[in-house]
Amino acid sequence: HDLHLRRQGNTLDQLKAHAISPPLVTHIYTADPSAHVFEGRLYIYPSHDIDGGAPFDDEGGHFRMEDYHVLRMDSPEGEATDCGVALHVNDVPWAAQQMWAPDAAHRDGRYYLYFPAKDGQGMFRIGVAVADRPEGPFTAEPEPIEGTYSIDPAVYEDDDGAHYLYFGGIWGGQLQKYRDNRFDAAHEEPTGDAPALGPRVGRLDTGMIRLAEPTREIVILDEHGQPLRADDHARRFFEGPWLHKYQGRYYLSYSTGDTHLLCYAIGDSPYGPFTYAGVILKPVVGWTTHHSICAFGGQWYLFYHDALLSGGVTHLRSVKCTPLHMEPDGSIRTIDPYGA
Ligand code: FUB
Repeated sequence: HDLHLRRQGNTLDQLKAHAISPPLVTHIYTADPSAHVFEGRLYIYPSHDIDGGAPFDDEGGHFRMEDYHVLRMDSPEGEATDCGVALHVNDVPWAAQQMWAPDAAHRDGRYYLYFPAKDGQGMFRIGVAVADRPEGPFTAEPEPIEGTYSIDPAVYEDDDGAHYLYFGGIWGGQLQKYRDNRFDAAHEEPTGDAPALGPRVGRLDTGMIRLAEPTREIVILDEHGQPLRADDHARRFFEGPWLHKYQGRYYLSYSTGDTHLLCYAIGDSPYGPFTYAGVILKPVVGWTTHHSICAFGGQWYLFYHDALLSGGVTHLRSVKCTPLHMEPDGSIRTIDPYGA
């Protein structure tokens, strides 16, 4: 068991007492929530955390998830209903294990679940499964989406109806093994002054099950217009990309991984570049932090997770929801998950 409290002097009980929001559900462990409004209600697409008995390793082998449950809420203040198993790894022909953070999208009356999993060779790929209802059940396509790799898909629907697929995660998420969409086992995360790796983005074709173009790397710039440096671990992209739009501008938010922050960067195109703009969420209990941002009834919400309910077990997390304050100047107010 792995306690990452990151709050010197705070016991779990103290953090529990100051937690700004409760888990959405407590009968199962859930993580990596991707929230959307479909048919006027909130649908949350999380990972379903289990204790698969695998030893801890630097590749995240202890995150052994096997299926997805979709959660539904009538409003962010309401009860969350577990809609049951939406997709199981045994029903995905190409996938062998590790059903990590998913997302979903809607087009022309059908719903699409995008998910990463390792194939039989141990390589993460991104798959898609289709349903007639937001909660599934979803039927997986027989092959992963051509041109995809790594983890953490997020699909953003722009105002013109185009859908963009974002993905990527370094270290256990394998993104560092690719350059220009080509795999090389010798590649590692860049270091020092070299530009940091960015997530990938590609437009989906209108059928939603393949890319319309090869993916490109997103560049995140610093305040001087220079790409964030690889050694800037407090700001560089690690995993969990998410897109939302506010006042006509595109916001890319993501986890910084080993510095345990959720950050954001702002740009004028879904392809970027984005300029780093600040911290959304301070570290939570547990090693990972992963989120989505969704508007409901004219209010923005942050969906996130922590490992408080399991007593700090880093692969047994719970999804949560809290209001997010988008300021009139376009900045996002930083949230402390355990009070000010
Ligand atoms: O849940 C498994 C992995 O942990 C996700 O894919 C990452 O974003 C991190 O939350």
